[in-house]
This record gives sequence, C-alpha cells and structure tokens, in this order.
Amino acid sequence: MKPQVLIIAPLLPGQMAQLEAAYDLHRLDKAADKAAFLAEVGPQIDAAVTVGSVGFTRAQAEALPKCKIVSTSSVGYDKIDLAACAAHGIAVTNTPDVLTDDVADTALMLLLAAARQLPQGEAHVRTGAWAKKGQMPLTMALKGKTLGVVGLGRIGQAIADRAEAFGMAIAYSGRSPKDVPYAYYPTPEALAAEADVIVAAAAGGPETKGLVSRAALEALGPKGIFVNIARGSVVDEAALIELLQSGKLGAAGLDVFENEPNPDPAFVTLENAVLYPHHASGTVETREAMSQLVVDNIAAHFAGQPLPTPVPLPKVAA
Ligand code: 8YV
Repeated sequence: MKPQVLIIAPLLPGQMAQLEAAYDLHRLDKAADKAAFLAEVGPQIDAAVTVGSVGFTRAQAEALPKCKIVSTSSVGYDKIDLAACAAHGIAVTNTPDVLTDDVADTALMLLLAAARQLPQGEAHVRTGAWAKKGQMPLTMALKGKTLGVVGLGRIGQAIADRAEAFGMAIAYSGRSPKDVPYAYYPTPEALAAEADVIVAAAAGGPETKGLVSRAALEALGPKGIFVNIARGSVVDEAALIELLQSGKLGAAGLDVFENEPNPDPAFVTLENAVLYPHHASGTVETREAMSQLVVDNIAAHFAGQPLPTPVPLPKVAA
C-alpha cells in the first residue's frame, strides 16, 4: 500500500503530479465538510502538505494519529502548531533559501516604489495630471540613506546586500549582535531613531508580535519609510495606519498584513502606502522550487533519509 498523504493546501501542478504518482492523496483542500473528511481519512494519514498561509493546527495533529511529517511550502511556519507537532511526534519541514532572493527583491521593489512614489507617478501619467499640473513633486533618493533591518536572518542579509548596492548604509536590530560590519541596536525603536528606512524581516509568531512598535514607527518620522516583507503581526498595524494617515510616518511598502486576504480597509485609502498581496515569493521559479522542496522532504521521510530542511521543534515536557 502506498503512503497516505493529506493535502491541506496544494503545491504547484508539476509537484502535485509527483505526489500523485508516488502516494495516495487525500484532498482536504477540496473537501466540502473538512471535519467529516478528517474524521474519515485522518486515522490512515502518514504525511501532510500545507502552505504558510494555511498552516497546521493542533486539532489536525490530533486527528492524524499516524502522521509523522508535515511539510509546508513556506519559509515561515507561524501558522503551524509546533508544540502540537512535537507532542505527537510529527516532524515539520519548511522551504528556506529557495525564496530568499525573490523576497529580498520584493523588499527593494517596495522600498523603491515608496521612496520614489511609483504609484503617485503612475497616476500622474495615467490621469493627465502631468500635462495639466506639470512635474510631480520631488521624491527621496536611497543613496546615502540608512536602512535598518529588523531581523538580520537570511532574508534580512539579502536585503542588506541589495541596499548596499543602492548606496545605503546598513544597521540592524535583533536578539543579539552578529559578526557583520553593520551597526547593531538592541531594539527596533533604537534602530529606527538612527535609520531613514526600516524593513521588517523577522520571523512571524508570538515572539515577534508587535515587534515594530508605535514608538519605532514614530522614531522613523515624517520622512521615514517602513517596509514589511515578514508578517503583518510583526508591526503594530493600528499605529502604522494612524501614523501614515497623519503624516507622522512618511510612507510604507507592505507585502504582508493582519487579517489576510482582507486587510484593514484603511490601507487602500493611504496614498503613501505601496501595497502588495503577500506575493514576495510569488514567481513561477521560486514557487516551483518551494513546491519541489516539499516533495523532496516528503520523499526523504518515506525513504528513511535525513530531512533536507527540518524545522527545530520545541522540547516535549517529560
Ligand atoms: C508563502 C511566505 O508563499 O514563505 C513564506 O513564509 O510567507 C510565502 O513565501 C506563503 O506563506 C504561502 O502561503
């Protein structure tokens, strides 16, 4: 009998075909009554596939007594209940590295669009304002400015590399200093006081909820720019909206929001916010690489080989 794999959220078609050829798939993503479907197939499931925006819950772990691995097509795993996976002996894998460049590119795209006012410039052309009103207002150069990275992990470092190529100085904040040639600050507030731009690149989850506080956004100031390619939970979103509305924060470039895919409706009223629908890894090339890494992790599990990209799990209380 083939291993039984639960599809909580699908991969790209090429990788789904690989899963279909190797395993018996059970499509929870297509089930009308998901609770009934889980009750029926849950006891036979050996592995599960999901994505970052969907995750894996404690209830699902409890409904899959035989499941030994959950593989997510995402680098973030803030919607996966790691404690439940640890308690039920379920390994977790994610998809780091293959998406680093696209996510870092998106951070710079959002920063440039916010700093050079791309949405406003496009409107200036499309609406005929250029002919009627002449040149659009002057904007902000990146060269010579300081970029503060909140969370200098793999993606944060890739963003810093790109920003340096644009002539920016780099500073960062995080739990502890790293062996890097950048100024370190212990908090985002301290970092924002010294930076012209801050980019949130920290992992999502309870430990980073509200990490970029109202005080940090206020410290950026009316010419400051905030970029978020991490998670909506990483910033005080109410403060972000209020400060953008009042002009106490200059601009924002946002790929992630609370309450996706229905972010706070205030965002679409903000001319000084560049908005992107959580699509930083959303290229054919990167999503195929992420999907393939999920397939490879599942295959390694069933072959009894080391998992390519395991997620560290919390220790289970004795
Ligand atoms: C995923 C992401 O595509 O990798 C992550 O953590 O946020 C994105 O790249 C998204 O989570 C898929 O739902």
